[in-house]
Amino acid sequence: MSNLLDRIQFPADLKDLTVKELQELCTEIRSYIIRTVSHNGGHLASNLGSVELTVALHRVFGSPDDQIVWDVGHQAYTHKILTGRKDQFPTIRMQGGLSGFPNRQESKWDAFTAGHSSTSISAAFGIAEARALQGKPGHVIAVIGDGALTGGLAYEGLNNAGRFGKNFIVILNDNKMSISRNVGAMARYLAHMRTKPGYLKVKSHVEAVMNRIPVIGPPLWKTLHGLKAVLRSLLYNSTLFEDMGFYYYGPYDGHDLPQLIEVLENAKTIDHPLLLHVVTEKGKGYSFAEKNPGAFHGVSQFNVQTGEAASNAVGEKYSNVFGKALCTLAEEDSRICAITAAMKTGTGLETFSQRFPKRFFDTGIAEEHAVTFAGGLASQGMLPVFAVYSTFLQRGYDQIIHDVAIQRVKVVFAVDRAGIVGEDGETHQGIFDAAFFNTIPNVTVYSPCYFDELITDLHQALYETPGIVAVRYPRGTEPFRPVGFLHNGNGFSRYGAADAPCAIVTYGRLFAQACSARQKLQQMGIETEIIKLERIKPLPEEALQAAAEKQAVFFFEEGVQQGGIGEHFESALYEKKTYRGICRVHGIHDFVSHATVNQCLHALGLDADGMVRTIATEWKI
Ligand SMILES: Cc1ncc(C[n+]2csc(CCOP(=O)(O)OP(=O)(O)O)c2C)c(N)n1
Repeated sequence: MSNLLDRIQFPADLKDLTVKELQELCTEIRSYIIRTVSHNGGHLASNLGSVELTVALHRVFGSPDDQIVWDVGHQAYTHKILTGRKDQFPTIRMQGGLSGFPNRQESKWDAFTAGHSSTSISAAFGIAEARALQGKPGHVIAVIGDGALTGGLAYEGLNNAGRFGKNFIVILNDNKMSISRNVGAMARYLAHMRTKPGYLKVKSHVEAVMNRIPVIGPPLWKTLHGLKAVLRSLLYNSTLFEDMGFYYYGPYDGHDLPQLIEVLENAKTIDHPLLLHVVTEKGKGYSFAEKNPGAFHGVSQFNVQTGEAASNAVGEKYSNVFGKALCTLAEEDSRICAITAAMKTGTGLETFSQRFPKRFFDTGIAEEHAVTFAGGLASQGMLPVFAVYSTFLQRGYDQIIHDVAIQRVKVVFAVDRAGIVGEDGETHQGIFDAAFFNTIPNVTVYSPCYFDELITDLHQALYETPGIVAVRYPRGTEPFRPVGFLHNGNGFSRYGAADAPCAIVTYGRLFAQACSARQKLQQMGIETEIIKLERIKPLPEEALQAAAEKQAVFFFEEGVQQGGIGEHFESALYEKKTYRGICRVHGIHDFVSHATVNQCLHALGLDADGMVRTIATEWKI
């Protein structure tokens, strides 16, 4: 059997294949994706669902002159394979390898870097406007999922782009799923739309009939073609998308390659903003993913034959510990509500959603709305806990200020995936939350390192700490815990010899790195004490006092340095006029590319080796 994938390097190579060969190519691409993701981890189900759509897009359009903007970008593996990166594909998500998301730095075929949801329509519209101003021909195509369409930014884009009369196409890739079941009125609306027959077919049919009527037929069709809106409203009731200025065509079977090619060829000829509704199956072509697409949305290494996760991928996670602790508290307190923005499983809220369905709210991929919604709940005396990944909470900064802090209401933010997340790379690292919370008045931030600390901090956040409280914790499992280290609930701990002249100050899971660094430094004859912050805002006064007794203080932070906790600690320390020693802060200065968490920490100089190197070179006793 010939290997068709061997013949493809760039999209232009697709033009030489027959439709049957293209269908075979889709099968080969699927196997390649499954094999690679089983080794590297990554987004499997969404990528399997978008194979035919991507092949059809690259067959019909001429990228990179025509530009394709992928929403979230977690479905762009086929796109990468077809755009000159087939041979590098086995390096995806690995240090120095391909990014798991479209990335403008990686390829001219990646029109817009993505990772966060609902940006594609706005970005594609901006690209289209720029190209129109520059007199460049060609199409701009946004591909957005039904989940991403729950994000407000998508509507802001639609609202604006509908008035644009040029070659602008939005493809709604509707697989009836977000990461898990999609929620809200839009999901219901799309379900309703899916039951309608495809419009483009009807259009071709009407066109064929008109053209057969001699003399008046073709002119009549032309007139009708010019009056598409009228024709469409005769055939259908108008759709939401049409009301926003788009021509709506669909729904189409997103795995029927010949039809997709025909639809896209047709779409190419229509000089008006279009919305093509394509229905796909998440996980298509891999039985385990088809049966359980949510579980195969994002995966670690797995066995292709059994669909089972590799053993190193299991173990208790912070998210689950948080979810269980919240259930225990909610059992006793009927004011507690849990909120997620489409990340029920990822944030550990699955059990809460089953046990307290009335007090569980999935907002869809709508972090801004989730924060303001929490503000509303809190204004009526409820106790909302918004569980959200650090990186996605960046969206809610204004809402935290305007709709929670200024309201003087109590909302708890359970900030998951705080710090380096690893393989998802620069769009997903949780390196900004400590700094942005630090700017907001009346906010308390806890950064536990161990599970027992997380449980205590959550309790304190709800019952002992006034105002807004963020409890932030990393992705994955607990780090190594030194023998004898006990959690004291004071907001900070001291570990090591109190009379050591040098202190390592840190918070969160870097404490474990600091413990190893301390041991290594001891072997080199350098005594250090670790001051471990658990409450990073406001800074515990006693922790500052302890640091002020030292000759040298080294602050290590798994977050941005500019405006971060370290800089704040440093200035508070120097404000103590008695401090005569040095203080050096080491945080993150740039976006952090994909690699394992340990590789990232190593590259940033934030692992034990980096701490040892820094202290040994920056401080001479
Ligand atoms: C702002 C933001 N919040 C949350 C996420 C996490 N996330 C990644 S994909 C996804 C679901 C997207 O659903 P859809 O657009 O339908 O694509 P599908 O996964 O079904 O292919 C979510 C919630 C994100 N990427 N960005």
